[in-house]
Amino acid sequence: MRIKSYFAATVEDAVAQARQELGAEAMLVSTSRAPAEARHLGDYEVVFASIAPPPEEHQQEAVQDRLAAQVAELKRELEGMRRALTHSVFAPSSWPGAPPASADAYAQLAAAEVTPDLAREIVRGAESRAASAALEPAAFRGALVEELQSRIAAEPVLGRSRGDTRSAAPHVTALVGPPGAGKTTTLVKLAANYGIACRRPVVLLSADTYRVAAAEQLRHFAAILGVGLQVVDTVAALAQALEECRGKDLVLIDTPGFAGSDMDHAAELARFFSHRSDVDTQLVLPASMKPPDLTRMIDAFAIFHPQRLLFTRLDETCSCGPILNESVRIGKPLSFFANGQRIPEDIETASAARLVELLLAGGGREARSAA
Ligand SMILES: Nc1nc2c(ncn2[C@@H]2O[C@H](COP(=O)(O)OP(=O)(O)OP(=O)(O)O)[C@@H](O)[C@H]2O)c(=O)[nH]1
Ligand SMILES: [Mg+2]
Repeated sequence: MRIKSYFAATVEDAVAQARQELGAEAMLVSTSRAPAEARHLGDYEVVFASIAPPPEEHQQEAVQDRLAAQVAELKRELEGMRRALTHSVFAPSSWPGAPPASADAYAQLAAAEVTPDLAREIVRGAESRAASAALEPAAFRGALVEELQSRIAAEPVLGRSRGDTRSAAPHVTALVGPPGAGKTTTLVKLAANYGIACRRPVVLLSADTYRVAAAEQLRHFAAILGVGLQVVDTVAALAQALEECRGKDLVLIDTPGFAGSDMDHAAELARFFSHRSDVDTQLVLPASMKPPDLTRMIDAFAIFHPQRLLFTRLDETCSCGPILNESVRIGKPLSFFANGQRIPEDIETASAARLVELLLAGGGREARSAA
């Protein structure tokens, strides 16, 4: 089902627009005065639901999907070539003198961009586990998987853990991260999969008033999902909005993207989240980011004291090692993996087993097909 809002000076005009685009079969869901921030689009908002997209649009969408898939595939291939070249020229992808099973495991982890030190530690750990099996390949593989899993912490949850399970306070999660990391898209995926699909009352808060289009983007999704959205432009307003969400079960907060080099603008929001023991702050990061940039970005966002790391764009990378490197380095668990642009499908819960699978299978290229 497809749900879409139309804005016009009169309800009749908005309905006419909707009928023209969606056809006579579309159902009118609601009619209201347009909210203040969307008033420039028209005084009235009508929301329509349609079962099938109109044929022309359907074809256009199919062409766009195909093009997007081809571009994504090209990107992955280029990325794979870049990494292969880098490794062959610079990285010690072998471990001279090591038993063949260890050397293979090391090469595999190095190809996934696990840092050399961590890769060595992991292989040594696997060797100790497999000692009794005399490094027989199948046993060694099992030991490697166990060793990797023991180093990965996953907490695929929303909200802070609460001692008192009878507490009526909502689970509150804020997504923070660099511009374009996928915060808003992921927030909508989470609202759909872990809110609406579980029949939990959800509300979205947007603290992103930096970009004019930001609230508009989220309003559009909120209309589609049929959930409430409140846009706040100060931390005081955010605190007040949280106070008003007491009756909800899940509150998801979208924030503006802050560039790692300019965190001054983030300071006030970071202070606010750091002092709220009821807010679970998750740092959203593209898995496809270059490892040194990823490290710098995570360090810049330390001012938010995030509880968990949420990686996006697993579909765009061949090497998931940096996910492991960073989670181990800062000692924070992984929450969710986003692996594409489709809403709400392209998200999965993070788990040690899944990350190991990605690391040993050669990266996130399989992320979507396995999701
Ligand atoms: N390939 C891919 N694209 C994604 C993924 N997640 C989000 N995107 C795309 O990345 C772009 C930016 O996503 P947004 O959700 O707007 O990112 P944001 O972090 O909210 O961006 P700002 O609000 O500008 O900071 C959109 O085109 C998304 O469709 C993902 O997992 N894989
Ligand atoms: Mg956004």
